[in-house]
Amino acid sequence: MEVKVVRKVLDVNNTMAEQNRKLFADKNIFVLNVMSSPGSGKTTTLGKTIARLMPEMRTAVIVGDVSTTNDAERLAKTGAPVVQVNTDAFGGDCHLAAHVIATAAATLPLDDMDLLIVENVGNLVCPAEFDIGEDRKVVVLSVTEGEDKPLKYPLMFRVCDAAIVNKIDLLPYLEYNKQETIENILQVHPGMPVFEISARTEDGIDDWVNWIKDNVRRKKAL
Ligand SMILES: Nc1nc2c(ncn2[C@@H]2O[C@H](COP(=O)(O)OP(=O)(O)OP(=O)(O)O)[C@@H](O)[C@H]2O)c(=O)[nH]1
Ligand SMILES: [Mg+2]
Repeated sequence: MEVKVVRKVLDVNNTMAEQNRKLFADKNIFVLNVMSSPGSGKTTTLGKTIARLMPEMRTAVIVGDVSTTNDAERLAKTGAPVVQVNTDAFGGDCHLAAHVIATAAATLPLDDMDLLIVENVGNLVCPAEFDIGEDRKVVVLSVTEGEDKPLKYPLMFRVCDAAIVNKIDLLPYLEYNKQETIENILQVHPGMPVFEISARTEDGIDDWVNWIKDNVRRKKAL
C-alpha cells in the first residue's frame, strides 16, 4: 500500500516535470539541476559560475531551501534574476518538486533567458528521486564529506550527468584520498565527467563553466 502511494506521488511529479520540460524547450532554455548535501558549496560555486557565464548567457536561478532567503540574497549579487523557494510552505520538503519549479519559473523572464540554474535543497537522497524537467543534473561533493559518499548514496551519483569535487583548497589539511573518491564516483557512474574545483580560489572552475556553456550551446543549436 505504501509503495503505491509513493509511486503515485512520483507519477504526478513526472507528469509535471514533462510539462516543465516542454515549456523550457519551447522557450529554448537549458535547465541545470544542482544537488548536494548541505554545505558542500552549491551557492558559492554558483555565484562564481554565474559571474563567468553572464552576460554571454542570460542566466536565472531558482534556489530551494527549507527556510531563509540567505542563498537568494547571495546569488542576487550576480545580477541574475533569482527566485527563492522555501519548502516549509510545502510541508518542509527535502527536495524541489516539479510543480514548485513550475510556480517559481512563472515569475522569471522566460523570454529573455538562455539558462536556468536550480540550486536544490541540500540533501544527498531525496532530490535525486524527483525529475523537475531539467536537461542535466549535477552533484557537488566536498572533500570534507569522505571518500565513501558515492557508494553510500549511489542513486544521486547514478542519475547525475556530472560531478563536482569541491573545496580542493582544503586538501593539504585533510586525511582524504581524492583519487579514491573519484574512483567511487566512476564505479557508480562509469564515464561521468568529474570536475575538481575550489569555489573559494576558483581553481578548476573554467572546465566546469565550459561544460555548462557547451551544453547550453548544444541545446540552443537544436
Ligand atoms: N575552503 C572552502 N570553503 C568553501 C568552498 N566552497 C564553499 N565553501 C564554504 O562552505 C560553506 C558552505 O557553502 P555554501 O555555498 O553555502 O554551501 P551550499 O551547498 O550552498 O549549502 P546549502 O545551500 O545550505 O545546502 C561556506 O562557509 C562556504 O564559504 C571552497 O571551495 N573552499
Ligand atoms: Mg546553498
